[in-house]
Amino acid sequence: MSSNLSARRRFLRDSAALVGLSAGVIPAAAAQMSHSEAPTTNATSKDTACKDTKDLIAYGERSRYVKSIRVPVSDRMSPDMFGMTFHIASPLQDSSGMITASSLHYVSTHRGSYLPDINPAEHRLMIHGMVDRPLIFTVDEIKRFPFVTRPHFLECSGNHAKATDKTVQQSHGLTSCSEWTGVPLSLLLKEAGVQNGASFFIAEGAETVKGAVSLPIAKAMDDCLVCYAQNGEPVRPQQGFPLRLIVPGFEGMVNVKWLRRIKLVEKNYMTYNDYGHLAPDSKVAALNHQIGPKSIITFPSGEQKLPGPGLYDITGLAWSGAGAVRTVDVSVDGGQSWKPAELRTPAYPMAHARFGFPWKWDGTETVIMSRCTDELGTVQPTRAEIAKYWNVPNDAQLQIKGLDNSIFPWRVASDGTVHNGLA
Ligand SMILES: Nc1nc2c(c(=O)[nH]1)N[C@H]1C(S)=C(S)[C@@H](COP(=O)(O)O)O[C@H]1N2
Ligand SMILES: [Mo]
Repeated sequence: MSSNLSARRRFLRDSAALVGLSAGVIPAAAAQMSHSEAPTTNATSKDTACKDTKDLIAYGERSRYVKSIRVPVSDRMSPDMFGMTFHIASPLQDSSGMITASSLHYVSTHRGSYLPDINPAEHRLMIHGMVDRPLIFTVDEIKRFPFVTRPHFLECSGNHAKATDKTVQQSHGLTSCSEWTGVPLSLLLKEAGVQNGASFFIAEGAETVKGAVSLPIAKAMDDCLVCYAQNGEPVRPQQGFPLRLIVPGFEGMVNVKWLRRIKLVEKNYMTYNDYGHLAPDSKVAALNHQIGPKSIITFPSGEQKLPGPGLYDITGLAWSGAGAVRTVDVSVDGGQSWKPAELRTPAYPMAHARFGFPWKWDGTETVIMSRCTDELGTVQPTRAEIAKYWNVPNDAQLQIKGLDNSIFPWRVASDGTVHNGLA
């Protein structure tokens, strides 16, 4: 027996002991694998399947064996009824850690067929309205201000789970988390000099429909960022190259891409992107944007299959617009009992955190779900509580209303297949 194999056995035995299980739960195939069956790779310098090395020297790419892709979500109308909102969902079922690869970040763009092709040398950001000194910045001038780098999630307010969703990509794929780098908007506003009486700002994008929103200046002063980098490179075109506004913890819609204008105003204005928030009181409208604590199990999830009874590591993502994730609980008995999961990443404010939960599946049908509590102590609500909040009579109507941060169930059938627990 190779020493690697005995190490592997030791790990499985020890980790089983760690969670109070006997070694008998180790999947038979792994425990009985002989040296000759051990997985090997035989890469040689003759391998020519990869791209020409010159291309790979210039810019890397993933293995051709990795097939994980984004998919368009075509059945969701824009809340503003001006036309379709084009949504592209991230493959959460394949995700690991807390950062989404930029190339797999979800996309939500009104009139999605149109992607602005902006030359950063020509791009400008104007700050005007109720300021002492209206200013126009080039991208390079923005980069001369002291930057900050922070992980933040984005989530589209259309990220509703439906009973007909088959995969976690369909039910929850309109959220992602990137490491964003940019300049605090408060610095730029101080440079311009905020006048008395200014209480909101309107942020506008450079594309045809502008993607404008209005937000309270207090939020700008608190933590908004004007970002030029995402995951260590310039913001991707679909995410708003060359400049995008990040409004930590607020729904995706207000994170204006291709940012070109910020106007300080005396009150909340109804803009294209604000249309979904027909709250007559501007204070209510402004506060409606914050995302509540939410979590989702990404493994095992819809259309995945457990090979048989045994030890599994349930994992998923948790986040909150109000701050950092404090705890995640997991239920493996349909919500009758809950146990704390482990946070496997740091829990940063307004960022995805990854949780893990070692689980011995005995092979009987069951329902698994996760529940997030954020640093304010707010607990992720049940589906019934959310329906009551939005005042909708039944589950079917939930999808047409506002944010849905409800607890989501996966049903694990006795053959190991995993299904939407709402169905
Ligand atoms: N200029 C502009 N900004 C925009 C949008 C848009 O259509 N135009 N879409 C918004 C919506 S609805 C969402 S959910 C987020 C999505 O950001 P992402 O595509 O980078 O994931 O961007 C927001 N910012
Ligand atoms: Mo969105």
